[in-house]
Amino acid sequence: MDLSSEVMREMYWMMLLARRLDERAWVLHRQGKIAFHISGIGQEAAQVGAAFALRKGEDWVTPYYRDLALMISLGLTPKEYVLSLMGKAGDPSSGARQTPSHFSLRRVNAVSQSAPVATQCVHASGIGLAIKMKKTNQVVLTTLGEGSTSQGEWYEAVNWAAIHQLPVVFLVQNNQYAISVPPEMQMAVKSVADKACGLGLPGISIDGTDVFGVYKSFLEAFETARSGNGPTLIEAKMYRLTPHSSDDDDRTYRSREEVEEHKKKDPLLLARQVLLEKSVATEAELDTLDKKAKEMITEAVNFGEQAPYPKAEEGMHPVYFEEVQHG
Ligand SMILES: Cc1ncc(C[n+]2csc(CCOP(=O)(O)OP(=O)(O)O)c2C)c(N)n1
Ligand SMILES: [Mg+2]
Repeated sequence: MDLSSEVMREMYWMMLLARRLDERAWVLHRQGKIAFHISGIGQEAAQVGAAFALRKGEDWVTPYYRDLALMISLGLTPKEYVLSLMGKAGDPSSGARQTPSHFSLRRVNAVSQSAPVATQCVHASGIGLAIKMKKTNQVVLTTLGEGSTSQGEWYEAVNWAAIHQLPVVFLVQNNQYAISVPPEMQMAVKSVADKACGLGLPGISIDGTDVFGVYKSFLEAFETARSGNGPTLIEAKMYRLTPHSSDDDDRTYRSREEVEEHKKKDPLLLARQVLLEKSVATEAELDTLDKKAKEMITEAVNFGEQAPYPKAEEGMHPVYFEEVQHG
């Protein structure tokens, strides 16, 4: 595909920054500095590929809790993410009132989700309908896990988008588990994409570990949506490399060998290989980027530790009604 070296490096940088930030969140949790972490490690390629195909700040996004790399690509800063992890004032997602990683960011039209999975898809179809009625030429990206496609809200949202040919793209990040439940116990079809034919929209299944391939698929799906030709369901296949959350012991339901095997298809390593093979970057340049990411994150953690907590009475304020002050 015709991608400039600059864009390829930028995509890699977003994946790398999100990965190092995510890893640091695990450390902060184990140090007792944050109460909870839910990780996107292993899912960065699908998220970054999709984000780069969007018109940032113009289109709409209703993300889910693993979308750190998506949000970083849209412009969430490590400092802002650390504020949310630590429940500090200035957290842009909710002013520290929502569980961390329930992302939202007003300046890029990213709308927060509720805790019940798949409810963000209904919001996406609603926004899609508004776009169609207002003729604003935007699209909506909504994301969820494969387990969440068992939810009624998901069917309702997709059905509605298909009936009204709404400009919505449904990204299902099939990471092979819904907490401890594998896909074969979640659905009787072979893949999530198969569900599309019963709902009347195109459904494709793609390799969610190849950031550049994902980008291409999303360019096409967004173009279809923007030109009035309706929604697409994209299932991106990948593997959840971490436990479900900081509070889950995945040794109770999957073997270490299985996890190790999937680390060979770590999307960050695959992107790194492509950059090296195509001489888009040298080993030394990529190592420098890694150092830069770690420095930025250390600075963000220091910033978060110094930041004040919100005032107690702010806990009673509505989450969306007022403009959140950025830290
Ligand atoms: C309606 C509802 N049921 C159960 C839960 C608890 N829960 C949170 S995440 C999760 C797993 C979802 O799995 P999947 O959709 O595959 O996403 P993943 O976490 O694997 O990315 C569950 C069951 C919830 N948040 N909402
Ligand atoms: Mg899953």
